[in-house]
Amino acid sequence: MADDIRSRDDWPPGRVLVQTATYKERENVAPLLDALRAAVPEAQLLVIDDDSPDGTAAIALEKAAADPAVHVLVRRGRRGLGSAILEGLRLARSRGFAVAVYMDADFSHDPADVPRLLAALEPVGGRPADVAIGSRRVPGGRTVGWTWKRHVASWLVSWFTRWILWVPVRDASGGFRAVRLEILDRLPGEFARGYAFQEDFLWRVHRAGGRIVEVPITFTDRERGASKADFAEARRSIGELLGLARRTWFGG
Ligand SMILES: Nc1nc2c(ncn2[C@@H]2O[C@H](COP(=O)(O)OP(=O)(O)OP(=O)(O)O)[C@@H](O)[C@H]2O)c(=O)[nH]1
Ligand SMILES: [Mg+2]
Repeated sequence: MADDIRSRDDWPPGRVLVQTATYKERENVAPLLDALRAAVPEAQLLVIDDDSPDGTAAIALEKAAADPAVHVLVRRGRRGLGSAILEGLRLARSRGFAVAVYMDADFSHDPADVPRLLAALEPVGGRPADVAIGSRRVPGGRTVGWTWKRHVASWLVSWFTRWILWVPVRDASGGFRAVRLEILDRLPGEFARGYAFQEDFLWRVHRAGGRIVEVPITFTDRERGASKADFAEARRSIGELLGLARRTWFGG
């Protein structure tokens, strides 16, 4: 297998990294990077692409060549959303960033919400948090444009995470979060590699005694590009969630 491709290696020092995993996001990646640069000018940006056949990586690499605050990692072969997010978080930690925000690339997560997520990690006069979730399930949060089937599936996963996995959150499946990267050092073991990473990550943070808060967001269904969440992915995620349930109730 060919090696992974990285954009320039001389990252400027920074505190906040905003990262997005991409698979076939040709129409979204450049506008997303532009919107993020405007919304959080102090942050650096990272795209983790799994060698999308539609040329997403080439567009991102062009952006990186023109802007020292934009970075790209192109991995060979599709390796899963969870593994991409985790690789980005670990890279951010190894580069000395204190905080990372991860989000989908399809504009379901609004770049303008990033500052609110960051602020929730360090509320003025309040207790700091380890993870701030962009949440559709707290007052003020909502989801726009979904079919009833997706609402039901999302509700079930969040219900399962709260009442079977015992993680005290309301929106467990969203992929828009700010993370204080120190917490990574306290999360041992193998994470779920696919979409179940979202619940798995919170499960590990909670077990490690990490503090999780939820910030209301409006989630808007994607307008451009196609969904990657297929049947095989759903089946794999269900298997991984049942594995976590077994460990929650029977140890391991
Ligand atoms: N690097 C990488 N990114 C992925 C992979 N699978 C999905 N993604 C990205 O993960 C994010 C979430 O995927 P989506 O396809 O939007 O999943 P979804 O929101 O459940 O589905 P939609 O309703 O169509 O948006 C997007 O930015 C995808 O491009 C993968 O295997 N590797
Ligand atoms: Mg999406």
